[in-house]
Amino acid sequence: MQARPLTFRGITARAVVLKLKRPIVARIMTIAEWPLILIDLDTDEGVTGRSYIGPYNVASIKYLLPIIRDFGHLFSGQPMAPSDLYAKARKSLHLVGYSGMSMVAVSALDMAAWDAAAKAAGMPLCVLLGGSVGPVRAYNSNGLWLAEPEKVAAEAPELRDAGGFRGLKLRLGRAHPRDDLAAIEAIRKSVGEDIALMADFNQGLDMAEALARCPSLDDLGLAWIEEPILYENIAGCAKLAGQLKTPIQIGENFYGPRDLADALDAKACDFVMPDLMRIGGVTGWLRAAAIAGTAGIPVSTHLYPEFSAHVMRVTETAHWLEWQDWAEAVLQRPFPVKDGMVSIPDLPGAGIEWDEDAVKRHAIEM
Ligand code: SMN
Ligand code: MG
Repeated sequence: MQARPLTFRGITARAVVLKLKRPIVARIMTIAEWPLILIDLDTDEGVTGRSYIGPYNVASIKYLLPIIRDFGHLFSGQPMAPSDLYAKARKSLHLVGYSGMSMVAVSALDMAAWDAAAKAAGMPLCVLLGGSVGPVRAYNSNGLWLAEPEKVAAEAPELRDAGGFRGLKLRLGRAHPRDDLAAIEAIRKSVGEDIALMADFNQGLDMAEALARCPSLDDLGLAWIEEPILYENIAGCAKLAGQLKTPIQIGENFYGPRDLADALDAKACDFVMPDLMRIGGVTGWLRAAAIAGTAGIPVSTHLYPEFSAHVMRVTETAHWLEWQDWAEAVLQRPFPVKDGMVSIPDLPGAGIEWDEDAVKRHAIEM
């Protein structure tokens, strides 16, 4: 198949705010409304690349939209080559700084560029990347937020049965450690021993609390303990990883592949789970996954299950895909999940198209 070279024309970036079926209740934040920025990257050849990002709070849309729209003007008329655009977009913000909002905007651009490239090649993204269309093992991360044991125990089988999942993520960091233990015990009882349980503190503990609380979780057979402390405290993560038998999982706050490399150098974790919106989109993911693969570190995903499924098909040490249905309200074709496996549609690109009526209903002007 002959890939058509594309010329970048411009970007349409729109914002929607979606109601979460199960609001996020974590130690460090509560979120009931989930903001998304939808990106359409147009080319002179008529191919449109699409991506979306979820920048956590509605206010952040105001800061991100102008950067993404500026990329649309900056690269108009240039070749639409994802790796080149990634480099140019980063360079355009070099003195502003590579991390934070800069990297989020670059990632959004990069994902849309890869979608366009795969559409132009007439291939699913995972095939363009050298892989094949196939199932990706996922855990359900849609719920099990901080709530009483009875509530999470009732929710866990629902989440398991929503796609035959073999893994579920629960959140920790209740005011008293014994309440976390009671929640884990109640979930275990309700779903049995064969379901992998991932536990996420959402950076909610300080170092002293983490040193006191994590050892009491160490014999519970958890699949991992995620972000027990602030994401940037790499030395603290290394101390915990050295003391605990349960694998320490971090990575949703890595800004670019170098953050992953630095964390592995510091032995800050046993597992990594980069987020496409922060790691640098598909380009950043491929570089980060190569580093983790070389080190033999299992790689899971964070958010963006549709794009993430594609990159997992070419990730050497692919571990678990994090499944959330949080964007489904604006997607034409949600990805199916069966027996705990996400299916990638056998269509050109990433398989993301907007349900325009739904986009109109949920749109906010910024
Ligand atoms: C998370 C994701 C999205 C919003 C809040 C918290 C969480 C996860 O850290 O890993 O799913
Ligand atoms: Mg997390």
